[in-house]
Amino acid sequence: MLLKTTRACDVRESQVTDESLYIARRKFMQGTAALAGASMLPASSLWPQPAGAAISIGDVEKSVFSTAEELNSFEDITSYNNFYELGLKKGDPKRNADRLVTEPWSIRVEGECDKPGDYDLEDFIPAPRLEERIYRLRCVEAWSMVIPWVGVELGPVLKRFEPTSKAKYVQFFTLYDPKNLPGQRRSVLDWPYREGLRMDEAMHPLTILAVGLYGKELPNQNGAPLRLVVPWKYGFKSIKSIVRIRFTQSEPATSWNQSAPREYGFYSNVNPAVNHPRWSQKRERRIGEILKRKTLPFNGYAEQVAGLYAGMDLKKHF
Ligand SMILES: Nc1nc2c(c(=O)[nH]1)N[C@H]1C(S)=C(S)[C@@H](COP(=O)(O)O)O[C@H]1N2
Ligand SMILES: [Mo]
Repeated sequence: MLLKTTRACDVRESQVTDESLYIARRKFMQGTAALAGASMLPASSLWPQPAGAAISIGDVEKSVFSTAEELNSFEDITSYNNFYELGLKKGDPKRNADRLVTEPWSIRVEGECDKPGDYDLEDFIPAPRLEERIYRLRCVEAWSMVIPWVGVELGPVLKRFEPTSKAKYVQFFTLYDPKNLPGQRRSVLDWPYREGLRMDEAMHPLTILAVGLYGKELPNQNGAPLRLVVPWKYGFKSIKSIVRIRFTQSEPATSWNQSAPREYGFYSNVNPAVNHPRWSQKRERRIGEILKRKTLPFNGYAEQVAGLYAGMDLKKHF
């Protein structure tokens, strides 16, 4: 077990050549090359390239924002999930994964921006500079994982839609498809799942849209084809399977805050000093480990993001 706590920017030299990561990246590239060579491309395949122009290995760059901590296994990351649309138990999302229909997929952009519209996935992120971002994910239920995401920074994606000066927040929605998604036939949440960020949080370089993990396209249970990842906030902010984003002037509604406002605030920054009303947030269990570890303010990303909240009372704005 790693006893040393690492900072987000603490990239070890060994990580750059780490063999398992290299193999994972190779797999992703082989997959992309195979798809590019196929005559019929499934609509879900991301950014099919013209023949002979398969994305080269250089196109998934390693990020300086990656943690050097030990990764959770692909198995852990894809079989222990929260995705209430696919069921309430941790094993349900994997079991029901094929209920999520990811093709065709488009994203509606609306609200305070000059370029609203319906965008196919490939137009929404036209020329992705894919990065591998190894982030800790801290669930509000006091467990955590380390996940090697493949994604793009959200900020430059949002800028293309030219948010107006009134755009102070951005809201995200998951698809609504109760015919197929078993969880949406029950009113555990007010569907569709929705989340939101303040614009400066959305523009922060740590905030990404993930399209893959472990060098492969996102499995459905992890939020295919496109999900948010905000590593300094509780996992529920990282909304899956996004179909709509809306730029707003005032703080947007978010699902967990709507369902239990005393338990889940809009900000939901990881904060060991603010307990959930029903349990402590001081410690967490890394999936795969037995001993609990201390939860760090902002999930260990304080150096990068604490400044966003200067002057705010984070016990009030939890
Ligand atoms: N649409 C949607 N997004 C969601 C959820 C959900 O139920 N529905 N669960 C959230 C929670 S509580 C967590 S901890 C993370 C889990 O992401 P993972 O299963 O990919 O690790 O997804 C978040 N995004
Ligand atoms: Mo969570």
